Amino acid sequence: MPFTARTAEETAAAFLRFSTDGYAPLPSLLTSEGLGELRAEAWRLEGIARRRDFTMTCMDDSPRHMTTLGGHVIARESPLVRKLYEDAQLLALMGAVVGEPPMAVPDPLERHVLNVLHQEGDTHGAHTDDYPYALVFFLEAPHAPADGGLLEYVPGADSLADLDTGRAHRAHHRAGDAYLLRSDTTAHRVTPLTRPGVRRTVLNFAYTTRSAAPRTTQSARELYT
Ligand SMILES: O=C(O)CCC(=O)C(=O)O
Ligand SMILES: [Fe+2]
Repeated sequence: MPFTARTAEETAAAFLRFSTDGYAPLPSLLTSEGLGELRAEAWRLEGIARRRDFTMTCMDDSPRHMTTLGGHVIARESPLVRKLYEDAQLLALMGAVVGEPPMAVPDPLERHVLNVLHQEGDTHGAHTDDYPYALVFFLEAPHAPADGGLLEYVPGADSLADLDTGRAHRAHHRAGDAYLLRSDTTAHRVTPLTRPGVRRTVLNFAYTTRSAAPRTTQSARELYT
């Protein structure tokens, strides 16, 4: 099993944090073997991923400087990621933290994506996601917060500009960590890497629920096709 167990107390604390902040850290969710295996898989997938450098019109012209691979390609290339996305232990943990059972999203492109920041200045600019829940696994991460790659988020944001106000929270994560985000109503972005030689690689799993209103933007197509 690639995941570490959580105690009932840790899960209850994550549930509370998620309901107030729309964000819950899941530190060291991956075992060291799980991290090793997934990181090797990500490096292999990076070989067929594509470099992106553009601003996203539908997200207030926020910047994208990163290398990405879409879920439709990952589904074809990686039985490991496909299996992880449906892992019963993972879905049970998520359900306990967000308070309802997560469901696979209908669009294979958005289901599980790979995002690699690997050059100085690389950033995943401000946006909200199409689906309500994002589970993000860190396979590589800058060691020090000063190296950038921090998650910035504003729960229940009125606009993406809220990220430039005092309402923004910041979080640093290490390789092997994960977090859960209420990603459709929480404005979020990843701060630029501040020096060369630093890498930040994540797998982002998107989930929906029975009651979620369908919403699709152009954003995923621009970033992952
Ligand atoms: O890399 C992160 O921490 C956030 C990823 C993200 O927001 C996304 O893929 O939609
Ligand atoms: Fe996102």
